[in-house]
Amino acid sequence: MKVGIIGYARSGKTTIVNALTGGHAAVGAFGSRDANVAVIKVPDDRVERLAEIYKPRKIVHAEIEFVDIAPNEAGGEQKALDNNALTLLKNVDALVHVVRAFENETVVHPRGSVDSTRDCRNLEEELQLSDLIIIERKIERLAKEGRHDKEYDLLQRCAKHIESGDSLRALDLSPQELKALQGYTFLSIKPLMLVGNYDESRIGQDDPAGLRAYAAHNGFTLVEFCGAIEMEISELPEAERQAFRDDLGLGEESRTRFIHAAYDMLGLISFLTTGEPEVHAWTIHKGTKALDAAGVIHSDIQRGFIRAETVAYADLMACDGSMHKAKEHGKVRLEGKDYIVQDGDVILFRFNV
Ligand SMILES: Nc1nc2c(ncn2[C@@H]2O[C@H](COP(=O)(O)OP(=O)(O)O)[C@@H](O)[C@H]2O)c(=O)[nH]1
Ligand SMILES: [Mg+2]
Repeated sequence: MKVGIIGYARSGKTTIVNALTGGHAAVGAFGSRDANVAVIKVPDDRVERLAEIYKPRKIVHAEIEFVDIAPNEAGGEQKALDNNALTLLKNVDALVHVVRAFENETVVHPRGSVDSTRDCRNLEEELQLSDLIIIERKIERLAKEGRHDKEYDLLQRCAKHIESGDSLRALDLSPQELKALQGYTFLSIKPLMLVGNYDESRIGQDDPAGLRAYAAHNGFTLVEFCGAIEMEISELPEAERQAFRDDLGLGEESRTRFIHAAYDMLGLISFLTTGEPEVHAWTIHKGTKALDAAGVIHSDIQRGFIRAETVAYADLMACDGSMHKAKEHGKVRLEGKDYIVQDGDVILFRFNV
């Protein structure tokens, strides 16, 4: 999964990416002129436990890649996104808006004041405007060619929707319409999660920046974060981190909270493959059929699909992780192409090419 990290200058994007990945990209005035790309392995106890049992040669966790955009070079800092950023964001699966909710006099907000919900609205407008420009250009071209077809009507609908002040993700589109729009790689149609970046002094206060109310009202997932302190904690030895968190009242590990929220928002789950060569977690959308899950691993496995020998992770562990024992207990199901894969399914694909 690829996630675009967006937000206004000095909202704490790089700080938060560092906190999530344990990275050391430069923050503040020394921030990079290029996008900062970082990867985290998605922690998954199931992978660890299976690896203890199977002692595989290779362990592969699911991964999230972050594309943390560089400051706007072209239009100054009033806007979050320049053309470079807009292009980079076209191929991400989801957007995360890091919203500044911390006060810090030495770190100037590009608009002179900290106002979290204003920033949310403004960034939505930037995404919408970039889509609208593409839509209008296309409509003009189609009109010139005299093509008043389905695509033309659909684009007109999109344009009207944006002009009314809304993002494309809120437009009611059929699966066919969604497909027809795919090639445009619109940005305001991508799922977007808010990360509120707070001062640690605000922990425990009730919605200090108004972001909770904004998120609830507009249907966004919000993750609350204390970027600066989280980045410091990520630099501590692992064994000391939790005690530190408890002292500060920071709750569950930020990485875990973030990943859960992102998976939920995107409707993602993991299935597992296991054996001596490797234990591997694979990320899929909820509702994916066995045949398509096979294709995530390899096109040959999909092409030559025979069946999916499937056991729920909990059932497998109840049999000491032994496939053999699980079979004896009747816990291994032989599933066909249309089986809907469930989170934590451990699957052995039988195929023939
Ligand atoms: N007080 C405070 N400062 C922060 C926090 N997060 C980031 N900063 C500071 O804000 C500045 C900009 O952070 P940076 O991560 O580079 O922002 P970016 O431009 O969005 O990538 C740096 O000086 C950070 O130390 C925070 O949660 N609290
Ligand atoms: Mg940065």
